[in-house]
Amino acid sequence: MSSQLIEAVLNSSERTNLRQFASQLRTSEKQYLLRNEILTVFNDYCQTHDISEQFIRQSHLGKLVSCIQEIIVDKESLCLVIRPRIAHEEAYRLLEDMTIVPMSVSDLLDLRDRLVNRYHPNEGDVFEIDMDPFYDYSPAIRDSKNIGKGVAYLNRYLSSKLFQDPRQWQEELFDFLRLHRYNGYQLLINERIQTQRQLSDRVKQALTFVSDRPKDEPYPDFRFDLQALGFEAGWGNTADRVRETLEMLDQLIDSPDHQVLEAFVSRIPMIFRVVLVSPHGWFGQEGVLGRPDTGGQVVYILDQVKSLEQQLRDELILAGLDSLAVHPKVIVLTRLIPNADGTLCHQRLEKIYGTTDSWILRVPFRDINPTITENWISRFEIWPYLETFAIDAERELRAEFGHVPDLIIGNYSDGNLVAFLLARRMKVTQCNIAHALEKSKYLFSNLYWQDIEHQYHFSLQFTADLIAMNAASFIISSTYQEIVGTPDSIGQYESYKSFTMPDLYHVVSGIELFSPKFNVVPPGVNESIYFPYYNKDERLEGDRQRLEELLFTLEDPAQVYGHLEDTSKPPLFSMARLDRIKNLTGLAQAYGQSKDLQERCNLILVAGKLRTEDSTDHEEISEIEKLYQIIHEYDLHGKVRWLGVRLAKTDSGEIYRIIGDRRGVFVQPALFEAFGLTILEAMVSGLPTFATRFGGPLEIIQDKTNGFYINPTLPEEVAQIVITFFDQCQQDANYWQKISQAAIERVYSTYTWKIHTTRLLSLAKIYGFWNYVSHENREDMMRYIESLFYLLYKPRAQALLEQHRQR
Ligand code: UDP
Ligand code: LCN
Repeated sequence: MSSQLIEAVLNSSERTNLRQFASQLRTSEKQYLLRNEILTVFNDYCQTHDISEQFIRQSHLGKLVSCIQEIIVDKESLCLVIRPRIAHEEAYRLLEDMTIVPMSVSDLLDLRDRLVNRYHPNEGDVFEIDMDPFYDYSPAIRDSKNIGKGVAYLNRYLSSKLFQDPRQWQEELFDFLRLHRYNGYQLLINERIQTQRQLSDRVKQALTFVSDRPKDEPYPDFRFDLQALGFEAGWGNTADRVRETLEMLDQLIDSPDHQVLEAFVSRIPMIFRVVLVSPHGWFGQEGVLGRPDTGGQVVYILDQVKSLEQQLRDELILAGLDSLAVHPKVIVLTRLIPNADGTLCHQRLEKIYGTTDSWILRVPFRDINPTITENWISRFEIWPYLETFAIDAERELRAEFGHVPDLIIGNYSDGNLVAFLLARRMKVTQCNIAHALEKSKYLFSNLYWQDIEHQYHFSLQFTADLIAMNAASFIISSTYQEIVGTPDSIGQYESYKSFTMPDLYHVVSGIELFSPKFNVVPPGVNESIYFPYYNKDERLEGDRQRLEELLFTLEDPAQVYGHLEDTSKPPLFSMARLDRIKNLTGLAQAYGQSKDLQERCNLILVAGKLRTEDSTDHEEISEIEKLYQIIHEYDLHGKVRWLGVRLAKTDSGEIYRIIGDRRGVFVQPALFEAFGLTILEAMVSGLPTFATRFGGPLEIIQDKTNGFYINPTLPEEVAQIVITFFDQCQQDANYWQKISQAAIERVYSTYTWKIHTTRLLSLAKIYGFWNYVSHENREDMMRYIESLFYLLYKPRAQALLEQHRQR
């Protein structure tokens, strides 16, 4: 507890140090100090008072300062926001006489409002959003280390509760098994089994029956015998597989155990039709990546679909259902863009390559103002169209599937909101994938929301996030820190725990971080496109030559800016959308400022477009201008190539490998990166990778073992880290290879789509199962969430729609 730490400071000689530090803070120009600034003031304080390093590290005060996230200087007192450990926040007011008073969340939010002159107590309180009471009924994880392992926890907790009453448990299990159908065809058990007692007897009879048969006898050969006993298809594809599944059931009836339960539920054929919702951006298979709003999410979903369909098919085969013409179908639901700019985004249906029955289904936004709705719409402006999109999409999904789907997965804030609306209407399990929560990307995006609302509309986005993340049956995150951050920095979901939207609402509890709904399931890379540079047999010589020319020598002002004087230098490569947060301009700046770095390598960027007049995205336009300005300011001519091209996936794979052939490196300089698929791609290709320490890369890379961390806000340090690497390569001929090989191994061991989809499906089944058997009553929460949607979100969305109508 931080109160104990504060007490320890106050009751010791360090009290004087705290007093001095506090007065230094009061005289600092800033009223609102964040972590880095607090540490800087503290270091200054220590220096001016000749205080040793050891004190900074070992004193109570040093420890206290290291966990202060925020200090607000409020007249004579200081408000300290302390994060003593992951996912815990406490606030205290330190008065001038050195007394310390705890602050409630509401007090803290009021103070923050006051700081930005948005506190009007005479006009009454602001609306408070509090999700906490709705999580009372559900179990909460106790140890923050277990956050993100929700399903294991849920299983253990709920099973132990359920198994206490064997009779009730057997009834629940029996009812659950009777539920399953495919296109009206009964699966698992039929009406010949009428009670749970009968089920228990018949399982034993069926077990004797299948155990006597050859292990690999196909299910269709004994299907009718099992049917006579009351068992339909779905138990297995061979006599042995049926025996295994029935044995699990037998054990669950007589002596249940949570591990057997998890294995058993994962085998139940209950998912055949899946919808992945991803409305914004350009969702297509060609010519879309690198456009505004169109990056990793598209790559993630397309790879996920292929793997998901395969996994569903494998599971249905193992369940013995393929002989009954049961097959999986996956639909990616996105928006149809009539003016598709040479892409297929105007096509209603598009088959997904490499799949049997997976499709992109595009549903148009209703035509409000054709100059807007017929074109690409920025993800920040998309909010007014989503409710009607969900209504229209429901009709189309029902038609395509001939049924309701079994699982709806939302992607990003807009897709998650649509997933919520669809899941609510169709009573289906809802899974959320955030990809990136905008709130933590833009500093103070909530506190100053009103100033940037015209551009970003965060009041809609953050409300949509709160709605969807609370409504979801379960949430998948790519990293642990996406949920609750690191000891030093708060997580993306954690930033929704409490915050103020001055004049609009206060969130006193926006999400339960200890809820078992959170599960870390990282993505993978497409291993047939991205593989190590040394796998020469899998590479095409023609592609290599064409792309080498594009990267290093081609002179075509439509595609490339800049030429290289010395192509023998290793390339420092980066590829990203030209979004401000991606900070490619920051990388160019770091390169521009360092002559030493320029001596050692060339800079090659694959990024968006070359001309501002080709873009309608305000961030892209300003980044293009900035990049030209940096190249001119530092006179980088002859050292930099900027490719404004849209690469086919296979080409981007080969490009990483060409960089590898030349012992180059990959740098990812984002100011914040939620996960970072380019990092996986570069690493699996064998590129030593230098990636931002802000966000997911911190979890992907292990510093100096299989890559390097950089702090993109310190350009000189970034340059120095890369220079040191190249120098080390000079001294040790194997160094490049060592890091390269470790990077490849890191990806193969931890980030594969097979691991991802096996886990995803198992989660979907288990959450579906628990929602059914625990009769968990979430209706109170869902009603509250609906009121946020109708009373808060919808009027604001309509106001934005009116603005669009006028444009
Ligand atoms: N990408 C691309 N061309 C570009 C920029 C990006 O093909 O000009 C691809 C890149 O290979 C990666 C994805 O887009 O697969 C970007 O994903 P990441 O997670 O790194 O970032 P995001 O764009 O989603 O923020
Ligand atoms: C969005 C992002 O910003 C990236 O960090 C992720 O890698 C991508 O989505 C895929 O989840």
